[in-house]
Amino acid sequence: MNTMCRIAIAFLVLAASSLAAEAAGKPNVLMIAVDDLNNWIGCLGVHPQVKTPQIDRLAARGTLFCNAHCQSPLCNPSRASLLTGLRPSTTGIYGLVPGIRDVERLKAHVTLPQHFAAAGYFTATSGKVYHDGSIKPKDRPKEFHVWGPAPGMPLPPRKFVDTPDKMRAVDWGVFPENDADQADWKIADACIAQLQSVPADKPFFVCVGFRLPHVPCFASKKWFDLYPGEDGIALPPVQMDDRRDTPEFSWYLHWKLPEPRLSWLIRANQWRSLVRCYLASTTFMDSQVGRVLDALERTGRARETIVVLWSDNGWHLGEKGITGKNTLWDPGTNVPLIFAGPGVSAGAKCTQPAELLDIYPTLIELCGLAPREGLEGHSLVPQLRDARTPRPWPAITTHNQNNHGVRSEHWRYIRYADGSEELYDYRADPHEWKNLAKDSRYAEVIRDHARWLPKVNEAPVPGSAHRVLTREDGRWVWEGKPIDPAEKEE
Ligand SMILES: [Ca+2]
Ligand SMILES: [Ca+2]
Repeated sequence: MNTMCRIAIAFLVLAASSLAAEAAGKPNVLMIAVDDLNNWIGCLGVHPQVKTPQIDRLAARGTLFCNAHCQSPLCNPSRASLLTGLRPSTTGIYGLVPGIRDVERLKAHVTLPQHFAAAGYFTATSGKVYHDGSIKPKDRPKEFHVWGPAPGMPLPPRKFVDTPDKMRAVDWGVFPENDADQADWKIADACIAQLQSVPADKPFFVCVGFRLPHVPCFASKKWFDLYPGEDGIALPPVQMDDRRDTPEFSWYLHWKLPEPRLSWLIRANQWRSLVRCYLASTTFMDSQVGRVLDALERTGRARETIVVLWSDNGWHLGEKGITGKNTLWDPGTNVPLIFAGPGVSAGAKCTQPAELLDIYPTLIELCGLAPREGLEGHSLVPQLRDARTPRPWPAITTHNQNNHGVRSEHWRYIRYADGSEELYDYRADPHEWKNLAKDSRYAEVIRDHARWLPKVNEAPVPGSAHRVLTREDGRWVWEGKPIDPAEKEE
């Protein structure tokens, strides 16, 4: 071995041992992602019947954010934002493709797991944390040290519900027979195996992403048996003519969706069934969160582990005439967000606005890592110490270029790309039924919220597709096809 080689090896050993020394004594992180879970969890008290005892158990030993919102009401842009720490209006990722590493300006961006790996953490993932397929196999080792399996949902031989779009995944019912055949059971298994094999000599950053209650909303019979029959199921409060005072442009944000409209659910007598299936699949997913939390306890390292649980977007079940996401209203944007562990108050509820974007800087601060420049969120540590601490920033959700919802503690202001607006006062109108934007008495409230609208509004990056709204030759275009207002499906 020549001298240069010896020096290089000595340097590497030194660098590795100083990383290990820096990481020693730092808390671990267990990050639990859930797909399309709206604010229907027991501890949020929004749906009167939903049962999520495991998530409630986590909230009881941590801080629950009651007014947390995703940055985009859609999987890929929401997760890209959370994991880069940048707004969708900054990444230019608005659709289900592309992934972050296919975007020139994000190729070298240091993501949340990469920042932890660089600080000496062991990092691992399983299930859906990044959007499925958004990180190419060649880029995977750069994101996490270990990639566990991410099995998809099992499908029955035939679709249960004949939805207008016919998409196979948009389905709901009692399936499969055995819980162990469910994707989320296997994903919990993978996370449990990772927790059992984390290195003992360094802190870990382990992520797991569950699939339910994303469609297809399937669960075995035992989870349905926890709920009343369809006749006893509480439907969300809906005003049938609610869209009379929302701008025409609000329809463009979900112009065509595979998820059916409320009008179809009512005609097909499927509304109660969908709500019941969403509840049952949520409770099954919750049980898998419980299995992972139990496995964390068994490692003996739970007391030194920060657990953060979030959902990537909400889900309408009839509110404002639609099902699915792709909206800037609370059913589409308000998501569970819970932190628990060292440095976090137990049994606390915070009503201040919070963003999924805040997770990156919050975990950095909680774990005492070097701060990062350029992150667009704000650490929630002051609220984790004392949930009553006010936050000056609202939560902002973006769906496609230049459509933003600005949510403060009591208000929501929406401005669409064509300039049309909505304003809701949650103290008087918790279901966002009365749009106050045209009432001049609220001009100052609108001004106060409009000043937070993002100043950067990147065009959709090259390769953008699926749920993408663009402006071409003076026309609004949904998924590549010009919008014909006469074709509106209400
Ligand atoms: Ca999602
Ligand atoms: Ca209305």
